[in-house]
Amino acid sequence: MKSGTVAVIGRANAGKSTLINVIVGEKVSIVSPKPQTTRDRILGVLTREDCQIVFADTPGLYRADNLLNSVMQKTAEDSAKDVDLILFLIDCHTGVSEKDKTLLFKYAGGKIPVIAVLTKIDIMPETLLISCLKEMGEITETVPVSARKGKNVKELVKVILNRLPDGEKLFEQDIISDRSEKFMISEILREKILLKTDKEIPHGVAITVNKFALSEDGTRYDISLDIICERAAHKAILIGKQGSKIKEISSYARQDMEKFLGRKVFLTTYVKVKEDWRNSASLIKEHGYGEND
Ligand SMILES: Nc1nc2c(ncn2[C@@H]2O[C@H](COP(=O)(O)OP(=O)(O)OP(=O)(O)O)[C@@H](O)[C@H]2O)c(=O)[nH]1
Ligand SMILES: [Mg+2]
Repeated sequence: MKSGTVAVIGRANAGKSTLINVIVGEKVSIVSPKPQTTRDRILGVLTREDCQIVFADTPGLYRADNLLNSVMQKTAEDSAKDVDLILFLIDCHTGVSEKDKTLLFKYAGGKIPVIAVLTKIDIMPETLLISCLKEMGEITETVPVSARKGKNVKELVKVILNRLPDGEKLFEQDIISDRSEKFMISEILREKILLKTDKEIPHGVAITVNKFALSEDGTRYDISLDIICERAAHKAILIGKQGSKIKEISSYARQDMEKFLGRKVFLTTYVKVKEDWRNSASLIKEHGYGEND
C-alpha cells in the first residue's frame, strides 16, 4: 500500500485546515476566516484499503510580531522537514501574491517534492484561474481545488498518492488525528471565540481545561474551561453586557462539543487575564504551544 507523510503549508487563511478536514472526512482542525487560526501542528490521517496518508496541518506562514507567532512559524517550518511531500497551498482567488511566489520558490528549490495547490477556486473567475495555473505550473506541479465545494479534491488525493512511497501504515486503522478529546474541546471553544469576537481579542486567547469528566452514569460530560486573555479590557468584551457574550460563545461551543463527543455536555467557562502572555516563553509553554513531538 501507499503510505506517507504530507506537510500542508502556506500563508494564513489559505484554506489548509479546511482542505485537510475535507480529505480526512472529519473535523480534525478548527477553521475561521481570521488569520492565524491554527497554532499547532495537527495530524489528520486518511486510511483506505490501498493507502494511508498522514497530513500535518500547520500554522500560517509568515507573521512573527510576538513570541507566540515566532513559535508558530518554527512549528510550520519544522513540520515541513522529514516528510515525503509538501503541499503548498495558495489562496489565489484574487491572484497570486509576490509573497506566495517567493515562498513557493523557496520550498520548490528544496529536497522534498512540492505540489502547489490553488485553493478557493469556487470564488475565482475561470480566466484568472487559467493564468494562475500557468504561472505556478512553471515552478512546480500545480493542482486547483475547492475544499468548500469538494471540487477536484479526489483528483488531488490521486496526485498525492503518485508521489508517496509504498510502505506500512504509520497509524492504526481507526485513528484520524494525533490530538486528544481534551485538546479538541479547547479548540472548539477557541474557534467560537474567533468567530464571535474581533481585532486582537481572539488572537490573544488561550484555553485551559480545568475539568473534563464523564458523569458516573456515562450520559454526560462535565467540562470546565478557562478562557485566558491578555488584558482586562478584553475580558470585559469577552464577558459582554450581563454576561451575554460569554453565554453566546459557550452555548455555540457546547453544541459542537456535544456533536463531537456524542453525549450531553455541561459546560462552564471562566474568563481570566494573563497580561501579554503571548510574549512570555513560560506561559506559551504552559499552554502547550510549540511542543509537537
Ligand atoms: N470560498 C471558499 N472558502 C474557503 C475554502 N477553503 C477554505 N475557505 C475559507 O477560508 C477561510 C480560512 O480557512 P482555514 O481552513 O481556516 O485556513 P488556514 O489556511 O487553515 O488558516 P490558518 O490556520 O489561519 O493559517 C475560512 O473562512 C474558510 O471557510 C474554499 O474552498 N472556498
Ligand atoms: Mg488552519
